[in-house]
Amino acid sequence: MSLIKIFSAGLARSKAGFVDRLGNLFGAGELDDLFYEDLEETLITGDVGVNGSLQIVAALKEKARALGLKERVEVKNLLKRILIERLTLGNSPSLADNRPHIILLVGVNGSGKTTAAAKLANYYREQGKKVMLVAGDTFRAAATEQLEIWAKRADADLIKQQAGSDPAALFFDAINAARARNADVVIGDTAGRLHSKYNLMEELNKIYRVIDRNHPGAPHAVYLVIDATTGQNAIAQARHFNRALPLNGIILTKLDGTARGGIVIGIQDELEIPVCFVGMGEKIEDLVLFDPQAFVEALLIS
Ligand SMILES: Nc1nc2c(ncn2[C@@H]2O[C@H](COP(=O)(O)OP(=O)(O)OP(=O)(O)O)[C@@H](O)[C@H]2O)c(=O)[nH]1
Ligand SMILES: [Mg+2]
Repeated sequence: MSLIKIFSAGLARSKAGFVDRLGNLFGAGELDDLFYEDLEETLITGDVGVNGSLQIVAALKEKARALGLKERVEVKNLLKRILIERLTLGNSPSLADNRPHIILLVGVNGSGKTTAAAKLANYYREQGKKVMLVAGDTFRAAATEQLEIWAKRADADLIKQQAGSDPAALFFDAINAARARNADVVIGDTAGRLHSKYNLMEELNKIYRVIDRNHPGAPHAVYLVIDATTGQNAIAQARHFNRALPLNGIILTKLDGTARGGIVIGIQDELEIPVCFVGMGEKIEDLVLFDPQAFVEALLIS
């Protein structure tokens, strides 16, 4: 399946909402104020965010005027180009030279961290990498069991500890184990936490520092896992997490569960952190490396 089709399938729920409304704007008709007002409203209600929506519309207006365009159908490609440009923030993460490459997943409860860890393990296994998962959610015993099942499916090693043990110490040991076993990629799950809980955010910072001490320069990627159905509240979450430890990217999960697919644009716009992967289902293969061009084509497919 082409990437455009994959994103289009992931946007199935948005099809009846954001995607259809957007597509309908570009029928026959003049490029008048009503068009720009409708576009602005569609973007805002699609979770693109108010500031971003205003900027996108202003940019489109300016370019259309400069080119002397008069018809709605003529500006669809212009809008695509504007969106692709906004979405291109260095979204393709490459693996670090100093192996193992260490990835840490953080986020609020239920955002999809454990599933994303498994999906990422599968993603790198498919590229022939040796992958190790770290059951860093030592808070709940069930969390380790959940990851254990996924690790088997993904054919990845799993490093775990008893429930209640210190996650920072677990990560320290996991790096040693990864070196001993020659792992290429280490993917660390962590316990879900409310971004407003100071102690829990401090714990993340400690995990971060301990990893860096044992493997200077690591973690190479800290991904904030965000549920796409959270809407604008996700922005507040991200700001808090970014204060506790530097985020490199976003894994946006459950895009298949929202009718407001514009959140992909909104989140990246507001945070200036690239969306690196998108989750579009519950199966292990339902994680895709974010591709701005394919995503925008899928958004404006009709
Ligand atoms: N439809 C859909 N469901 C998803 C996706 N990603 C995760 N889920 C579901 O979301 C629920 C929570 O996922 P988990 O991976 O357990 O979330 P978590 O962040 O690890 O949760 P905690 O450890 O409790 O904080 C599960 O039922 C997953 O199947 C996705 O991309 N699409
Ligand atoms: Mg979990």
